[in-house]
Amino acid sequence: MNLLKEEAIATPVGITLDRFIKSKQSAVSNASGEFSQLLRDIALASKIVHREINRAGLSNILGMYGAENPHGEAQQRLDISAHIRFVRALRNGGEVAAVVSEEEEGLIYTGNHHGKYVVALDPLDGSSNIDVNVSIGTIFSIYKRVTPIGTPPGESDFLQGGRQQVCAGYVLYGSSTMLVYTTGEGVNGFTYDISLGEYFLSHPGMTIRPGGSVYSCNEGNLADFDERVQRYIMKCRERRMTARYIGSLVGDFHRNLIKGGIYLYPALPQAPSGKLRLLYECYPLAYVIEQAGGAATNCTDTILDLPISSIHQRSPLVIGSRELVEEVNQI
Ligand code: P6P
Repeated sequence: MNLLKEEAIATPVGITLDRFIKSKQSAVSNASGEFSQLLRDIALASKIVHREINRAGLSNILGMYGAENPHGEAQQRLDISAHIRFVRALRNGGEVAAVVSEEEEGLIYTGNHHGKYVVALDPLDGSSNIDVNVSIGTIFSIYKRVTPIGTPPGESDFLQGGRQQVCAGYVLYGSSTMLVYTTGEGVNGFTYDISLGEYFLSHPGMTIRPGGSVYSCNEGNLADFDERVQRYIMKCRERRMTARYIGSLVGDFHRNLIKGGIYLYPALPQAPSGKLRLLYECYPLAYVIEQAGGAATNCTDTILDLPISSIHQRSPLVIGSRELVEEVNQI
C-alpha cells in the first residue's frame, strides 16, 4: 500500500463525543456507564433542538407561545420545544430522577427513582434573539442525588451548592452548534457535524486568557448599575476595550471564553437580586469558567461558593477572565 493511503488510514477522522465519553469512562475504575448515558441523552436532545432552531423560520415555530414562565417572562414557542426535548430525552434515558427547568415552577419528576442524577437546565437561553436569528444556547448542570436511590427525589438534590456539580456545560446554537462541558478535568468543546449527526472534539482543553479586551453588559442600564460597576465600565471605556453584547448569555460567554473578556449582569433596581438564575445559569457557567482558568462572582463573592435556598434563585453575575473579574472586586 503506498504511503498516501497508509497516511490517510492512519489519520484519525476526529474524536467523536461518544468515543471521548467512552475514553473518560474507561479511566474511571468503577464506572457503571450511567453518567456516560446521561451525557449522550443531553447530546441527543441538543441535536433535536439544533434541528428545530435551524428550520424555525419554515415550520411555524417562531414567535410567542402565549404563556409566561415561572418568572413572568413571555415564553417563545422554541423555549417550550427545547424544554420538552430535553426533559423527554432525560426521562427516556433513565439516568435522571428529576429535572429543574427555567420553564417550569417546580421539580419535574421523571419517574426514574433509581436514577443517580438530577439535572438543572435553561433549555433555551437568549429567547429574545430567537426570532432575529442570533445565537442562543442551552445551559445544563448535573448533580448526584443526595436523596436515597430508589426513593422519590427532592429539592435538596438541587440545593447542594455549586461546588457539588459533577458536570456542567452549554450548547451554543450559533454559526455552528457546539457542546462545551466540564466534569472537573478541564473544559472540552465539540462541534456538531450535521452531515454525520455527530459531535467531534474541536476544542480540547479550553482555557481563557487571564486578561482580555472585550466587555459585555447592557450599557442601556448603566445609570442603574451600582457605583462600583459604573466605575468599572468607565475604566473599560478609558482603555478603549471592545464592547460586545448580543443579549444572549451563552453567546457572550463563549466569545469571551475564546477571546478573553468579561460579562457583567449586575443587580438592578428592577432586579435587586440580579436577572440570571443561580442554579441553571450562574453555577454551571461558573464551573466551566473556573475549570478554564477564569473566575465568576456576584460582583463581590465567588459564584460557586454562594449558598442556594431556592431552585429559581437569582444572582448578579460577573464572569470571564480572572484579572478582569478580580478588578471589579477591587475597583
Ligand atoms: P437584557 C436572556 O434573556 C438573558 O437571560 C441572557 O441570555 C442575556 O445575557 C440577558 O438575559 C439579556 O438581558 O436585560 O440585557 O435584555
